Amino acid sequence: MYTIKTFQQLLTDKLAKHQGTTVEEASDKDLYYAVASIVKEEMNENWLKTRQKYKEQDERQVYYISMEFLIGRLMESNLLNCGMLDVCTDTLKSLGRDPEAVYNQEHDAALGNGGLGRLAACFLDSIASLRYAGHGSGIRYRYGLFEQRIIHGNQVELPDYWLKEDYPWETRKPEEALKVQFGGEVHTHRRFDGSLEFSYNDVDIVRAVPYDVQVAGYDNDVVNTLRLWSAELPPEDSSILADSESKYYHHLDHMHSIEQISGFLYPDDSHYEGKELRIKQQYFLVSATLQNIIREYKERHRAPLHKLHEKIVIQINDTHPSLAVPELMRILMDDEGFSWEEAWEVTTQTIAYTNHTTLSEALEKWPVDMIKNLLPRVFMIIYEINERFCKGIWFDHPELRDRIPEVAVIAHDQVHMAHLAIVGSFSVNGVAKLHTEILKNKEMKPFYDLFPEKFNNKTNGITHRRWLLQVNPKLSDVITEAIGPQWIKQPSKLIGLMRYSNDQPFLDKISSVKQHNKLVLAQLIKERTGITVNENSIFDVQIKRLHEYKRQLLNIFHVIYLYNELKDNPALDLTPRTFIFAAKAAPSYHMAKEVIKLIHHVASVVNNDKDIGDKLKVIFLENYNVSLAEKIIPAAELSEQISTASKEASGTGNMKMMMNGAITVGTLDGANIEIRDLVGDPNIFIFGLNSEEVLDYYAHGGYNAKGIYHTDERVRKIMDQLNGGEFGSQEIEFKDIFYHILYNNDPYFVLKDFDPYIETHELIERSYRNQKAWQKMSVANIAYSGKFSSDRTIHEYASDIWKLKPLK
Ligand code: 7GP
Repeated sequence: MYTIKTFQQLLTDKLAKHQGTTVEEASDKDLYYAVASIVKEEMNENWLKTRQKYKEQDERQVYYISMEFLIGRLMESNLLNCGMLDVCTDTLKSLGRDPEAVYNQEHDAALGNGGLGRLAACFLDSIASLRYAGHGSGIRYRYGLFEQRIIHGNQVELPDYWLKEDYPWETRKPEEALKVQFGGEVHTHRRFDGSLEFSYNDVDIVRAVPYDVQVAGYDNDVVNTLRLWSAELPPEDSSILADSESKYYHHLDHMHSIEQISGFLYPDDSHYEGKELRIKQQYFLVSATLQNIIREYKERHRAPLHKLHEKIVIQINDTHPSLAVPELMRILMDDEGFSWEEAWEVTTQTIAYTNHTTLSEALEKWPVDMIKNLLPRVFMIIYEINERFCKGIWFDHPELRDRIPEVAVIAHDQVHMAHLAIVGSFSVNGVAKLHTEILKNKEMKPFYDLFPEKFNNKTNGITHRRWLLQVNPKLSDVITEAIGPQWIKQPSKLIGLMRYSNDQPFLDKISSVKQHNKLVLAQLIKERTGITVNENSIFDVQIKRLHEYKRQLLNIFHVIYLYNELKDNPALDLTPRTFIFAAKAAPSYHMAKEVIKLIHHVASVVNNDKDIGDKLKVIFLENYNVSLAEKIIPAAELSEQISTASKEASGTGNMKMMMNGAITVGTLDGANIEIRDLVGDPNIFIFGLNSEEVLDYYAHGGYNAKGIYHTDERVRKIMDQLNGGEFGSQEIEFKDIFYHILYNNDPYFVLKDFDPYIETHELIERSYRNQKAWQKMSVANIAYSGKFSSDRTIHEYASDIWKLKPLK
């Protein structure tokens, strides 16, 4: 355990030895690197020990393969988990330095888009904190998710070159590099025993170099690994002599195309782009990971490879890594000499698949020709998987024969990755109760009929260490003072706070922490936007990717409605509100970008209207990312979770804000339902159509959006304002939104849910006026949020799917 004194000494030595500087002279960046190096050294010994233990104990291990790990900054969470956050912060202060400024030097590792990527990061934290043997495997993209700038209300994307400065948390391991093969020709030979043997010619070889990032458990000496793969030219290729100019250029091109494989993260969330480079990325990740798993298995375990599934389980994060199925088959058959049957047995008992969305635009389907050219041998295997699967249904399930085209792995010259993932795995899980039910009864029904035993639910969670303990230390202290520190290791203990829900001094403390956090956020808003917000207004927050189904549009309609009301009746008694938005739109997503533009134009009208004053403010914070979320969430009072019911698989921002005492206003969608079931109707604001109603409308061609436009004056006024250019500089500004709603029949039910949404906000407004009642609601939300710790989720994965025991 360090004291301020010993930590100071350590820091001084570090600065002198590594940067040749003193505390007084050091820049914030120098201090950042010095502290990072202290923490990394602290973790090294346990890293080694953890690996040795895994070897000695010969226990089962999980590999979590994901195209995204949205880890954000690591300094504070590593300090926290190593028990050094407080002492480091205090030391920096004692030296007259601003800890925040030092921690802010870290560039977010934005190796993910949104929910799916952040979930993977929370899972790694929980796996290590619960002492499970689990490893992450992903791609070390040179460019993370784009940086967002807003120019005249328009989103502009800038490349996120996050590696331009040294990244202190990674260790390059060139000696563990592997080779991944693309293209070429497959040759078939018959062995003496009549079985077939496959060899490949003329393949392109890509070198996969691992960069390891330590994942420290909380206060337990476990340090696991997140292995990120980087694509490089094989060293033997770089020594090829170019004896002509054209050969030289060809060589450079080749090198460039290889490095592109880990070049950038595709910026689409819940939407897939059928680009060849993307499938290259997927295969690169899967092939390197599986070769690595098999190499480690051979080093670590004494059993033969036929028992791989007894020691190893592979969880694939959505279908992006579903080539793991044919790739594991290929390695076992072609490299290890397994028969098809033996390889299939092992593969389908090793791989488990998590689904994160039912949106059809997110379902990956790759053209057969693309896969055939790029991965000829893998394609042969997919073809055979499909043949055997379809034949199996034909003979064993004659009642399902006419559904074969619906479930086939290859249909209409496309490979359906979700079908491949379901057929090739032993577990298929959704991420919230409703989502799993929709998978079973609708989206994946024929598969559920075939393999009911594979389907299971694992409701998402978030790491309460980062999302409460780290980001909201003041609230954490108030909690610990009331119920003791056990909640940190057992978050379900937060329920003990319910004992204080009538304790006025306690409620006062909770509310003064919120007030403090609001002030801090108000300051950040002032710095970043120049706008002064009223710190006594309701902080009404919607932060998430911009997507039509998430309905930021409904939220901004509410703003416009309030604005219109105030203009009509300036004396209206309204509790002031600050609407806080942050969201990135996929660069090619036109409607999403239109909504960002609308929010900005409404903001500029509302924020600059003297009649409105500080009764309403609309804030859009640029470049939403993990570290910005960490600053907004502790100050949120109202959490907007207003997706079109049935569309949001789970949501995790809802859990983060609840845990920080915000009240949810939401639809009965995703995990909102489970939040409601816990806190009860009095502690949440539910409105709008439910999923059954929405699905029913879809089945009958939708509802009548024009009808609402014609009958609801408030709606017509807003729509006409958009169409008439009231919120734009030119007349045409928001016609796309107008026409989309009226002539595409409002597929996300914005107009349909408008009235209940407004009504619910009126109720919210009245509830907020009774501060004591509001604080009680807030406490109930914090108290029940323990269930949404990812520790609970990981316990469930570990006991039901992975069959892991914690490390002794
Ligand atoms: C998201 C879901 O939209 C969100 O509801 C869920 O909480 C989160 O995954 C974690 O499970 N999906 C994605 O981020 C995504 O890209 C497409 O899904 C595959």
